[in-house]
Amino acid sequence: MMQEVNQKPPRAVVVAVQLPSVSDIEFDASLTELRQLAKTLGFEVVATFTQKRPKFDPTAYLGLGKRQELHDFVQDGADLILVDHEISPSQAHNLEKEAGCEVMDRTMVILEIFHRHASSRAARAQVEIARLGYMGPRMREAAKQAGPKDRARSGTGGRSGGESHGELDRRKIRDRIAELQKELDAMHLERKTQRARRQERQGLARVALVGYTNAGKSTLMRALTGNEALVADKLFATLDTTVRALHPESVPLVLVSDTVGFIKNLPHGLVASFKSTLDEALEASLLAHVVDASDPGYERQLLVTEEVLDEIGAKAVPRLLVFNKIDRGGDEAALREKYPGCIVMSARREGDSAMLREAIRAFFQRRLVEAELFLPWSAQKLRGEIFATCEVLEERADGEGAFLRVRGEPEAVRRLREQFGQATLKR
Ligand SMILES: Nc1nc2c(ncn2[C@@H]2O[C@H](COP(=O)(O)OP(=O)(O)O)[C@@H](O)[C@H]2O)c(=O)[nH]1
Ligand SMILES: [Mg+2]
Repeated sequence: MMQEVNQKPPRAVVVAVQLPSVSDIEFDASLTELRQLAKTLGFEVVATFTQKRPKFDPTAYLGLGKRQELHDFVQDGADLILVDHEISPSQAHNLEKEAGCEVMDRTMVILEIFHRHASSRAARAQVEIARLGYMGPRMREAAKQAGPKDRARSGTGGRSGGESHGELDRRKIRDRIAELQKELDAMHLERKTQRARRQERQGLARVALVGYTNAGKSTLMRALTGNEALVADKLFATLDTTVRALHPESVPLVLVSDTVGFIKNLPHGLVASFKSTLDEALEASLLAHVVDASDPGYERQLLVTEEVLDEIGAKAVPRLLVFNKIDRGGDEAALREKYPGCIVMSARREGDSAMLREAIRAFFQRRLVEAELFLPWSAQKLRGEIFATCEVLEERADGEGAFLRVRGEPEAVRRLREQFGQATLKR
């Protein structure tokens, strides 16, 4: 949905009810996060409507007066409403009807983001299960709203007498979920293949930006990789949509990926999909863990991030701890003291991104190994691969081929050596 490329971004209105048990700080943090999630989906948030209520309105989430206000605003120009809670199918339906535009609740916004980030087969299956679980009741609601005409017709099709569209859909959804679950179980058995694929990709120097939504990952990604599309980006376009080469290009090429952000207010039912979507982080040789230093809750977020990374099996992947947004707050000296080796920076400060880029480059430089490869004239096609993955320090030629002394990522060098087999010379 909403894939309008080259068009104006859809205009979204954020709405939220503040319950008595929720503090102003919590409430604002959640709203900020939802706006950020909306931006991630390419929406422009044009307004926010909030309301204090003892409970959600059972019919349409907001109170009657607020709904009227919202309706008037939407008529003046908004394309969709984002609700900062998970609401029931009938609440969503009624709100949609009264306001006169599409409604997405928090869960749906998050599901849409996960859907875009799910790159592995397992992650796609996991996210689809969550989506079906979410869509099921909503489709039933839509069928119910379609009215008795629909139900009368339903007796005739291939269905057994009296079974409504809603019931049929429910059965289809249940079957599909069961099928996906079976696939997932089978994939767990295939772990070995996944690891092999991962290692193959690890031949490339990859750094993944991880951390909470709003920490500044995408901003840093842009700062690190520049705006022009590089040759390398086309080369690796098949890997991921969120992967780009570090700019200016270095040898070896360093690829930066922007992972799905952690969400403070993550609906419980989405935890499994979130973790599976994050598994792209496992393909990196370095995790740049971006933390919003100005967020009073940063310490807890840092711990949760580390815990989840451990759970998905990324414990062994080296970390670079990056405290961002220091221009907005946070104690630079205390952070340096408490987290030795960390980077404290602001994406808004001249030169800080360059410092981060250097730290990343230095990490990959330290890992490099040297080797000498022999490339027979008959295998010159492979030159491109050598030059793309390694720095060529020296080249000599004789009647049979070229000797190349190279420096590169351990995994890249190992793979090159394997490819050249016996032709590879001693170091
Ligand atoms: N003041 C300040 N704002 C920042 C900094 N880095 C990012 N931002 C802003 O914080 C918001 C979230 O950034 P974004 O990169 O989208 O975060 P992401 O969710 O981690 O990808 C955006 O409005 C950025 O402009 C920083 O160092 N200082
Ligand atoms: Mg982002």
